[in-house]
Amino acid sequence: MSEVRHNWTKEEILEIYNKPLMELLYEAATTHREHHDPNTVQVSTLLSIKTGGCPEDCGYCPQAARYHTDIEGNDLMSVQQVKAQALRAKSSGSSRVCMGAAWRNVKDGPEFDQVLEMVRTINKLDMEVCCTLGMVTENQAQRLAEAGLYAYNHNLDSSEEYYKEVISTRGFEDRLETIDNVRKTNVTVCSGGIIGMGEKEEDRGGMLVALSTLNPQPESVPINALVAVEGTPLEEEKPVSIWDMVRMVATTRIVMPETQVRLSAGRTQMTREGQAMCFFAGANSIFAGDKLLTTPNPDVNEDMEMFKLLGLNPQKPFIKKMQPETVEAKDSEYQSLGEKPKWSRPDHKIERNEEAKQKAKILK
Ligand code: SAM
Ligand code: DTB
Ligand code: SF4
Repeated sequence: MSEVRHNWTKEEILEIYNKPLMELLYEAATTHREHHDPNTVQVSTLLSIKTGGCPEDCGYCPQAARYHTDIEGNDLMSVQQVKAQALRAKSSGSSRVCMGAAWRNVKDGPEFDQVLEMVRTINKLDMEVCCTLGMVTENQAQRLAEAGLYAYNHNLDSSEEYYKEVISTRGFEDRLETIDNVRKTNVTVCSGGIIGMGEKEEDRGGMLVALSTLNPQPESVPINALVAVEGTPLEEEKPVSIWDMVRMVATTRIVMPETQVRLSAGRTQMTREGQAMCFFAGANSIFAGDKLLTTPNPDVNEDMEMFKLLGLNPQKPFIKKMQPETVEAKDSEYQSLGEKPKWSRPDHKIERNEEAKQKAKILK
């Protein structure tokens, strides 16, 4: 049985990534079977609870206010709207709802209180609840935990070196600190990244070093293929090849054997054969529903057809970890601290981000 190791080096990881494909697939599939049921796939539904208008400059993201993209922004959804969407997701076979907000970080106040109420509401529907809200302090993570949050998604996105080429408004260290804050609670960690942003293989390896040397390793690691959205600095990046996706999934599976490897953004560009290869290589989770946060995703009926074809079954909720208990707002132990955390702002110049910003000024 392959052991969980927390001392992977970039060299070792790149050696795995570059193995002859048949050997890589065999090793990844073997590891996968040792730790997971190969016919079960966890299905999450994404819900963009607050869309667009984000102050950050993430070069891949259509929701950054400074770029001119064709997305419809929205203020924070109501708890009732969220509940209705969660019920729909449940009836279509999802075990988890992942709520995303286009925020740099969580701010204490009425909007965060509303998100906590959303968490309580979905947990009471007996679904796993995940949030991705940007950076959080330990107190904010504790409050989410108390509300019944199952997972917190906070991606490292790339290697520490390449991160600087994509984002200038926050630092890699802040990402690690947020993950650490989530770790101090009983909420599980979901953290992964994006390939196809112009990074080198070494950066893919570097990102997997950063994730696999976390102790414990993240319970879930999303591997996204960049969705190159017009108007973003990365609009001209070429689509990720399926071979790169399979290699990345397989390597992630080998270095993080117990983790749920999530085949995330980019599935609309992939054939069923391609996705089947990813499941064989150890992917055991997807985002379902015809929209990711703002970009298209395969239709849920098509996904269920694919599952039938491949003999895959959606995972039931709370198989890996018990359902958290929800504490009501009035009984809460952790109160709002009204914190104003000092998350970093490196603010170095990224040429292509500047260009996209200038272009947007002309178009807006
Ligand atoms: N604002 C929060 C944050 O950045 O942490 C949460 C939402 S953010 C949209 C969640 C993740 O979506 C990002 O970390 C990134 O990995 C992924 N993402 C955003 N735009 C993407 C794109 N165009 N293609 C692939 N993944 C993308
Ligand atoms: C993750 O790693 N991928 C999801 C989820 N976590 C939040 C988001 C993908 C977003 C793709 C671009 C969009 O739809 O806006
Ligand atoms: Fe904002 Fe998150 Fe998009 Fe960055 S990835 S611009 S923080 S929504």
